[in-house]
Amino acid sequence: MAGNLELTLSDRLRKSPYYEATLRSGAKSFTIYNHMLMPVVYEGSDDDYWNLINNVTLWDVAAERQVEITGSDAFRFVEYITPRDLSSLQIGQGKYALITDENGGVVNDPIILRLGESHFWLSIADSDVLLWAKGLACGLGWDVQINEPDVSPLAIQGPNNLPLMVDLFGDWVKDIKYFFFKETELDGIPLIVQRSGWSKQGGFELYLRDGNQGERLWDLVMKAGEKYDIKPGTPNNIERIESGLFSWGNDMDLNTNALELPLDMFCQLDKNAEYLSRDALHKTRSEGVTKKIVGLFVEGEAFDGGCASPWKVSINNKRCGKVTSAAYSPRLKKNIAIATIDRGFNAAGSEVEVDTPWGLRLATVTTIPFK
Ligand code: THG
Repeated sequence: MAGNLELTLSDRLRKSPYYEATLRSGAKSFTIYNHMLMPVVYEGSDDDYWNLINNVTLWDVAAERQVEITGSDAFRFVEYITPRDLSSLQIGQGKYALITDENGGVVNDPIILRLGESHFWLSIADSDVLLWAKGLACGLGWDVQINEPDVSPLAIQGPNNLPLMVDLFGDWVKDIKYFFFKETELDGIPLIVQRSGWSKQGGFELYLRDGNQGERLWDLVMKAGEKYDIKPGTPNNIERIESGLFSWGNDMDLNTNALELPLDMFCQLDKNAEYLSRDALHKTRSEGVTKKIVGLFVEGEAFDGGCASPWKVSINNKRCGKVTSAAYSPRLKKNIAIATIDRGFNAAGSEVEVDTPWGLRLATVTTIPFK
């Protein structure tokens, strides 16, 4: 299976403020995310994985674009686009949320940051939330302004993240709670520092607020990180599957109902605020979902790569779903996968067959997070 292809660059494929720095640091392979180039491999997926698990890594995640919502109806609007109850969201806090359409389909799964009473950022996954939100706002006629600000996240992830952050910013960063953030600066570079990141290895994200300072910020962190053996890194497919983090466009999309994901704690269908998908999600809740996103343990030899396009899942030769993400987990010492499987076949413990690039394999349904 061919894994590589060449891309012809143009202005349409946007470059991150860290782009040149990531090339200098040895980025070997890129993906496109929110119409922007994002590095996904440095040394190799396996070596990058161990750098993240053992030390500390610096990631260009500028492609996690911000959709900024302001105006006197901003809070009402942010509540309107999600089934998550945001009534307790404080200024300086972020919450993970599903954005859902009128059918309960998943439009995106951002972190929502509250910067002020009526000032929010949606730190988005790979879909066109800017256009979705502008369209909704026009239709509603509410007082909201929506735009994409000059903001580019950089993630510091891995067990050595905290001493490095303290060296860079001071002891106060230790008091930042999970998903909370502070506005600050580093050597004059304006930033927001949040305790967050798309791994379960711990860390922070620096939201750069001046795209001209990208290379300087990258170099400052790399220099300070030398004593902790920092390595350039990226969101790592193996680690994020092990950690049960879902990827929009891979594991879910507009055809995924929010209730098909094992993310009930982020859906408060009876919340007080008005929201677009309320009727649809109440209907789904009473009728039950027709498919579910679950984990699989897949038997046989270690997978020699990931899932570049969905793998068929079947039972007695009858199709009952698809694998959307897969990896060999070095820590669980098993092949693991994220799959969408039809009603009747998706209970934990059920056995299915998976059509992998390395042949047909037996698999057992399990819950996510993997244990
Ligand atoms: N950081 C920032 N923006 C992002 C991501 C990020 N935008 C794109 C993408 N990642 C958005 N999706 C997610 C998915 C999961 C999490 C964060 C963003 C996540 N989830 C934890 C979990 O599911 O266990 C914790 C959720 C919680 O407890 O609230 O961290 O990574 N800036």
